Amino acid sequence: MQLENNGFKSGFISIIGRPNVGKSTFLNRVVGQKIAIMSDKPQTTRNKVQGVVTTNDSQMIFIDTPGINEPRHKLGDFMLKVAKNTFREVDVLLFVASGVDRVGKEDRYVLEMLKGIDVPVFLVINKIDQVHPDNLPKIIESYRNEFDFAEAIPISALEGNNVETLLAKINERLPEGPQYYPADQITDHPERFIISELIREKALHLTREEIPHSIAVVIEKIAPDSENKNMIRVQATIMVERDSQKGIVIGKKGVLLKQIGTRARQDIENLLGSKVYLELWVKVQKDWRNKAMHLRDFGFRE
Ligand code: GDP
Ligand code: MG
Ligand code: K
Repeated sequence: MQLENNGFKSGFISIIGRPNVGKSTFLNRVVGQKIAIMSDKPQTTRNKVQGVVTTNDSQMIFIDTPGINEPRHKLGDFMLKVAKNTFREVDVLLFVASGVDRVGKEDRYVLEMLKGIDVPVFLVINKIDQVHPDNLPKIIESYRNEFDFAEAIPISALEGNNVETLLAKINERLPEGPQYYPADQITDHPERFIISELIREKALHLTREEIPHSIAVVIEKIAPDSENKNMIRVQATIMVERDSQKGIVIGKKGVLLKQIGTRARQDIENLLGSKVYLELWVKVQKDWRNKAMHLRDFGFRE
């Protein structure tokens, strides 16, 4: 678990584009099967993490932006505003289009929403295995006429062509940041995200929402206890943004943190079907939460 910025980069990436252009195929290609399992778990936030790609020096967190990819259900003004706010909180937006189809009404609907935002928007022309290379420049140009894309990258999500290039280009745009998710998260414990949500829920509840959105829980470790193999040891850090919030979460003489731990532990034991030793820490980390915090705001308002 890395919280310092030793040149490590991380960020959030939202994938948008009309149905059937290959968004899911792309995600599955880059994040692999195990993450697909994880994203099927019920989650309390609407902005669900769809996949995490961790390399030696970076972490890319792909998130879903609800509603955006379903232009059939026209977003109300409020939803549209919230969605746009979400866009501002990501580091890169991938606008995926199919090289087989031409620019259409649905593309324009999505692109219209992106106008005026600060985040780099990449044009990803997918399905190039079905496109003659000579036709690519014209296709790219037709999209560039609609929007000022930061990059234009043709790929085949199905066959994998140029996908590494796309990931490298995304990497270039990521800010320095922490490794939000342990690299082994999914393979080891698909429950990890739910456990963090359980702890967060107790913390929010017991602090009576005095610290509503500026809190996150990072699961550092889930492992069998070294002495008692029937016991699972969970180490988690509650991230807050200010010292005052740290005080609130810990409570007088640590009473509140203890209560959070007790309640969360019971739920985690039910989830894992095993005795759990839960170790909770509280840490102030000023900026790291900003993005995810807003992503959560989105969820709570739903
Ligand atoms: P989504 O609706 O944007 O998530 O699109 P999907 O990922 O579900 O893909 C829709 C269809 O396009 C599926 O039949 C995929 O197999 C196909 N598809 C996705 N990517 C490619 C690609 O790179 N090449 C080809 N030929 N087909 C693709
Ligand atoms: Mg899909
Ligand atoms: K997936």
